[in-house]
Amino acid sequence: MERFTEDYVLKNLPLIVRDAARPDGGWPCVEKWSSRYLKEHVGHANIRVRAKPQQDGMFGDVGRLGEGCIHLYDFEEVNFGDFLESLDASSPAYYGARLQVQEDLPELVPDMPNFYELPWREAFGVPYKGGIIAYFGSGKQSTPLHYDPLENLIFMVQGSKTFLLFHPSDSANLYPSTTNVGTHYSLVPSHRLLSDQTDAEGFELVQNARCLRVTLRQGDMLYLPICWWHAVQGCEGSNVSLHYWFAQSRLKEDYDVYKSYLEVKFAHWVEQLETMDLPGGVMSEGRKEAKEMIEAKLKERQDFSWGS
Ligand SMILES: O=C(O)CCC(=O)C(=O)O
Repeated sequence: MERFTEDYVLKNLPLIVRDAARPDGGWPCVEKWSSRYLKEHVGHANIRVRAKPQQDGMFGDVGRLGEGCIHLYDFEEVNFGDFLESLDASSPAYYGARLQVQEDLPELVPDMPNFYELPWREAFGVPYKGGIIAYFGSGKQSTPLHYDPLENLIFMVQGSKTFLLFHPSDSANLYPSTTNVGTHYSLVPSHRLLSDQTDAEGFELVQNARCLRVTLRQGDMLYLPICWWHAVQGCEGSNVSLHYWFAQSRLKEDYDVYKSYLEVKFAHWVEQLETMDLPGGVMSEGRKEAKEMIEAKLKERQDFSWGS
């Protein structure tokens, strides 16, 4: 636990723990959650799911962000039993994303540990007030590139998922949307990123970003540090993951992550300073200084080292 805190959490570096969720280690869901079991226990529930996927199973259209629009997802209310049937389709129709287990599917709560039963919990601040979050995917469903201002422990309960991860200091290469919807989205076409195409026109800087591609299989845990950019895609076949979100530890406030978080803002500021309309197109001395200071700060952070 000390190593986890010191080498990963306080350094804000991701870590995969293989086989962290075992049925005999407090995770009966890994064994129990067949489609039949889920139907019997929560088939009656009504849930709100993401609908109308775009290209390649991508739910959410970041192109909509901006000009006052803050809704990138389409939603539908569906019966959970019907939703489970839809998971067998050859291409995803719905994504049961960001479900709050305690509120939406309370019958499933005994099948997983609570926040306080997780040994890793000591490294973080308070648990997310919405409780444990579940994602039910049909396979090949995707979530666009974004980061969250929360620490995240992700457990793969069924199937597999691939995550593309980028350090917060790569924000300047990832075209952050300036529309703040709590979660911070990138404008990069994520379906292309997920299929290894980094040459989208107008998004050339992505090629300078350092991407870590990891696949989580059943039972694996990913520690996804606060403010790390991530795009996610289900592998072939249905998949279920449980996400435990935490505030960052108070111990961490002096650490890199806090600075990294600010860098995302810095990246916006640099962009704004560059594009701001100024008389005669000149940049005032004050603005020049601000831009240089911000750029120096961003440069300082290029030299982090990856976790193993
Ligand atoms: O699994 C997914 O599709 C997205 C998960 C995610 O974005 C998160 O846990 O922050």
